[in-house]
Amino acid sequence: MPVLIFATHNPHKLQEVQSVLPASIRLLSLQDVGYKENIPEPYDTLEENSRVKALTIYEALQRDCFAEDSGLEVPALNGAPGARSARFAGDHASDAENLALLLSRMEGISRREARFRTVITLIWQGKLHQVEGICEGTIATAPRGKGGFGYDPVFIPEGSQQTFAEMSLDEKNQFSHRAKAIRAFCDLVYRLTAESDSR
Ligand code: ITT
Repeated sequence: MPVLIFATHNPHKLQEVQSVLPASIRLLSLQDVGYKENIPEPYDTLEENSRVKALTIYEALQRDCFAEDSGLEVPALNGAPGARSARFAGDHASDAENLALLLSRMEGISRREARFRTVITLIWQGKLHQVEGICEGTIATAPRGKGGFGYDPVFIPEGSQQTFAEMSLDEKNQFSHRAKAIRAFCDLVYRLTAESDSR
């Protein structure tokens, strides 16, 4: 059975990934392995930040691991907040501050389409692999709902009238960027496991 360390300090991500991952892949959190350091994410792209997060844990622990970087991309804001989604309103900004800044930047803008994107980097037997998941949608004019995290109260995925924050986790998983990326990630892990078993 593949055992993988998930390189995140975000408990919401851990819960979402656990809810999609099959029992045949065993997940260890950073808490499980006693890793408390901050993981830097200094770049302007999800691909690079996802890669550096996974490499940080691989270099520290020398074990198979994966990381994800996610962001909200709004074309009317030239792709912002993007890779800076967690730090949009400042380095230690809260979800509420980031969300308030997004709504104020979107005031009076009628082009409200947006997309969430997740890039997962897996380091498996020393080799690096990446997969992504995308969820298209629109930005609501005011927050709705109490579930989820981050920008969930203002993001309405295509095919629904509800924001992510108005959905249960199972409902969010039917649409979300992270759930799609995790499904692609599972396919990748199965393929790599089968390849190494046949060697
Ligand atoms: P790591 O430890 O994994 O780095 P993080 O919270 O720093 O956790 P990111 O750097 O990937 O995560 O930042 C993602 C930010 O994008 C997150 O703080 C939210 O503001 C937003 N975000 C990502 N996925 C989201 C989702 O499913 N719903 C709402 N907001 C989301």
